[in-house]
Amino acid sequence: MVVKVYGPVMAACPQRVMVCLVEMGVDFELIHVDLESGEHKRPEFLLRQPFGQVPAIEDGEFRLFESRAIIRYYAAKYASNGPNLLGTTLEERALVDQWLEVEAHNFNDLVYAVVLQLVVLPRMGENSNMAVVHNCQKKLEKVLDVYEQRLSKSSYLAGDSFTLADLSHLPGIRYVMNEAGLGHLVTERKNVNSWWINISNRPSWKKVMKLMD
Ligand SMILES: N[C@@H](CCC(=O)N[C@@H](CS)C(=O)NCC(=O)O)C(=O)O
Repeated sequence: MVVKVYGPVMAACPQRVMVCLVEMGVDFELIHVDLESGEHKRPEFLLRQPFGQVPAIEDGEFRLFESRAIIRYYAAKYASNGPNLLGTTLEERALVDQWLEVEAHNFNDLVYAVVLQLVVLPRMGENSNMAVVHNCQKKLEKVLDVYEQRLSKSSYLAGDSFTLADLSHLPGIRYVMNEAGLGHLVTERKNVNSWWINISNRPSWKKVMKLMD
């Protein structure tokens, strides 16, 4: 039975799950959830994700929500089939967790706020609050400065190999680059830019991007 991923292909959080499943060689079926009509807030969907957000997965009898919990689950479940995305030693695993936390709490919130203002609200016919954009952009620049320094010491965030810490950034950086028109935040940072080029060229990410066509 294939894994069911609930969420629109365009949304960042389901993309995080899909790219992990592709990395780990797990077949999945994407079940579209129409955010525009509020399908994710309906009682049937709240049984899958009680906070009314995407993604959620169904794997046989097992259900899970929270994209980062889902990617940790699949990286562990299929550890013997695919690449090691979790680290091996206790210290390596701790570094992966550290950068996953940074992605969730330092990086993602700012990207989410900027994308809401510059992409989502205009699509709904509402005005962007440019003061919020400016404030978040300044904070995001500082976060990316930390990344720039970190990536001057290792090719990937948690060390010398690609892990969930890098994978988890793919959807957010794509939004920054392609949807919010803030690509210069990445391209003007040499190490961040090389890292982005490297990780976004992985076949797994290209495959997820193809699903959007
Ligand atoms: N922490 C959650 C966040 C989920 C989330 O923010 N999903 C967005 C799409 S990327 C969503 O459902 N937005 C619609 C809404 O919040 O109403 C996760 O990682 O799964």
